[in-house]
Amino acid sequence: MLVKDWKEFLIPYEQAVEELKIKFKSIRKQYRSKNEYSPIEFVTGRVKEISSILEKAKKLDIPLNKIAEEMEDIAGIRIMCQFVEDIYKVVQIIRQRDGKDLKIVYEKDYVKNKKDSGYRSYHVIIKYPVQTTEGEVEVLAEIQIRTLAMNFWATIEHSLNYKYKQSIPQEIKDRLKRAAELAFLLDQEMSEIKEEIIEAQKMFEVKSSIISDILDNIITLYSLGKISESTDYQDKFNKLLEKGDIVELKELLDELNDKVQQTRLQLFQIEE
Ligand code: 0O2
Ligand code: 0O2
Repeated sequence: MLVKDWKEFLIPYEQAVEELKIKFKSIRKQYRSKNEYSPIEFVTGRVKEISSILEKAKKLDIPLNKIAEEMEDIAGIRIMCQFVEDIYKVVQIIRQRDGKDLKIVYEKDYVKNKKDSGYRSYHVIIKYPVQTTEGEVEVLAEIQIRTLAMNFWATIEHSLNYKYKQSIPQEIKDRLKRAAELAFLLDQEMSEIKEEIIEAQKMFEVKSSIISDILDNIITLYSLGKISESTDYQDKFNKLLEKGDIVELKELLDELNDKVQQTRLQLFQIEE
């Protein structure tokens, strides 16, 4: 294939990756905007490099004219989760979409059945329809779902594989296997204190949202001409921020909400 033909061939894959990234990122956004815990921590995606496609085609004996049907990970999405249980929640979310905006071809659970290398991740191979100027094209895509610890391990191992051209020395292989087990142990330990972690994260989110609303209200008061009140509230806020009491911050926010509402009503009545 000429470079120009490759570029054309990869267009629907690029589109699929962009669309899927947006879709999974928006799931995270929806959870966060409801102040709920999201099983998705972050999402990345890539289209496989032409050189890697050629290398894999050679390794798996795939003729070039069969790449679209037989190579499953030209379009790749990676979803990172905080806890192992979240992986299965994300899988559920994907299954609920089966037959709607995507079709599941098959799944591989390398979390429960780790690979010989020590690799752990959950893979879902999907068919994803992409609208192009030539009509609808269905492309294969691979969704890898893993914890942050699994991702850390896989990233390091992948770069070592690249360095040693797939033949990592046995001693390093053994160390990597041990490291993979330690990473999994870390995941299990974190799962044990999951509730504590989630609660702490929620408190942080709630506090950030209260602070941001307080600041918005102080600016609004100022812009409505209540300069001295706005400065007083700023001082109160600064003091509370030092003490960091979330209940008092919420009280200040409620007071500010009332104040802004009253000021708006007064101005509205004057205008009338
Ligand atoms: P925000 O505001 O940072 O949350 P892209 O095209 O940039 O959306 P790409 O190229 O597939 O995505 O991957 P990239 O740029 O490596 O990372 C995608 C998103 O994942 C970015 O966030 C990164 O900030 C986030 N990310 C990458 N590594 C980590 C990590 O180790 N921890 C966390 N928490 N996030 C990470 P966004 O989507 O640009 O938005
Ligand atoms: P890249 O560079 O990430 O795109 P295989 O025959 O094992 O090469 P197969 O049969 O297509 O691959 O499926 P499998 O085993 O589910 O692996 C698909 C992808 O999972 C790989 O793509 C990797 O991204 C990841 N993966 C699988 N095993 C390992 C591993 O031992 N270590 C790391 N770091 N990643 C792994 P590619 O094309 O190999 O690589």
